[in-house]
Amino acid sequence: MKRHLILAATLLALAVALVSCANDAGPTTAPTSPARQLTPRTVETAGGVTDAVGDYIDLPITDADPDLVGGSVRCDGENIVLEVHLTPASFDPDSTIINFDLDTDQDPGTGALGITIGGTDGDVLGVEYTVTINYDPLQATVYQFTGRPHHFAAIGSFPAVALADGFSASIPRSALGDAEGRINYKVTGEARLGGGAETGVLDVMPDVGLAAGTSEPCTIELSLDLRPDGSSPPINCRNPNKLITLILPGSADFHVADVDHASVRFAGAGEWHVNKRTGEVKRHEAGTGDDDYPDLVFHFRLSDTTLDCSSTEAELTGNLWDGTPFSAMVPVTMGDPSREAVTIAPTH
Ligand SMILES: [Ca+2]
Ligand SMILES: [Ca+2]
Ligand SMILES: [Ca+2]
Repeated sequence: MKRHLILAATLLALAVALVSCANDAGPTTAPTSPARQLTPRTVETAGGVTDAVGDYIDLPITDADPDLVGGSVRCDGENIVLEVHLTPASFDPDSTIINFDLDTDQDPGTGALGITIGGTDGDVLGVEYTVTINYDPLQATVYQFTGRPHHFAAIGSFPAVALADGFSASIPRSALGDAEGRINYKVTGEARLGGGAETGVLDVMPDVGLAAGTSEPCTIELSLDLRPDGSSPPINCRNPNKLITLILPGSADFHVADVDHASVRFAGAGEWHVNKRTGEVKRHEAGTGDDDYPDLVFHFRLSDTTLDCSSTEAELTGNLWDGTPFSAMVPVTMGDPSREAVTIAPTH
C-alpha cells in the first residue's frame, strides 16, 4: 500500500501540468443516494465533442483510467444538459470522475485560466464554472470561480445519471449564471484513489491545444397569439390562397430589430412577400402598438403551411441575426365558411 501511495504521488507529480482544479471540499447541498441506474448510450447531440480512443494516461495503480471519447453540452429549456461517454472498459462509475470546465462568457480572459492549476489551455478557456460528476453519491456538483487564481467554491449539487459508458446531468441555467447556452467547454477525466485521493487529469477532450467545444444557444421561447390583441379571426381553411397575418411583437426582452425575418417559419411556411426581382424576403416593420417596442408583421399563405381545418396550434420558429433560435406555439382558430353558412336553428 505504501508503495502504491509513493507511486501515486510520483505519477501525480509527473502529471502536475494536468492537475485538476482546486475545489473547495464538499457540496453545499445535502447529497442524495439514488439507486444506480445504467441506461443505454444516447445519440450525440449538436454542440458535441469527440476524443481519440487510447490517448489517456494509463496508471498501473488504478483499475479503470477514464478514456473520454465523446460528450456534449446542450440547452434544454431551463437546463444545461451535460453528457460524457468513455470507452466502456475505462468507465467505472465507482471511481470515474468527470469535470466539465465551462467558459460561460466565451472569453478566455475571464474566469480561471485554463483547465488546470498550471494554466493548461489558458489561451483557450477562461473557466467560470466547473461541474464535477462522480458516484458515491451519484451527483453533479457545480463549482464557481471565486476570483482567486484557479480557486472554485461549490455552489450546489444536482442529480446525475450513470449511463452504460458515462454520465449525464441536467444543471439549471440559474446555477450557471443564467447561461444562455452558448458555452465554450472542455471535459476532463480523473479516477478516485483510496483514502479520498484523486489521480489528477488523465484525459482531456478536446485535447490540450485544440479549440474548446461550443454548445448551441438556447432557444428563446416566446408566448404570442396570432394577433397580440386577441382579435384573431378564424382562418378560412378552405381558401388555400388565404394570407395569414402574424404580428411578432417586440418587448423589453425581445427586440424585433434582432430578428432575421427571412428565417421565420410559421407552420412550415416562410413570408409570402418576396421581391420578385431580387428574391429577397420583404421585411414589414410595424408600429409600436400599445408599448414602446416596434413589431414585425408577417404574411403566410395557407397553402404553404401544414395547417388544415382541424389545426388548433402551429409552431413559429426563427433565428436572431446572431443565430440564436426562437420559437412559439401559436394557437390558431380554423373556420370553414361553407359549413358556418348552414345554421340549424333550435326547435322549440
Ligand atoms: Ca480519449
Ligand atoms: Ca470566461
Ligand atoms: Ca484526449
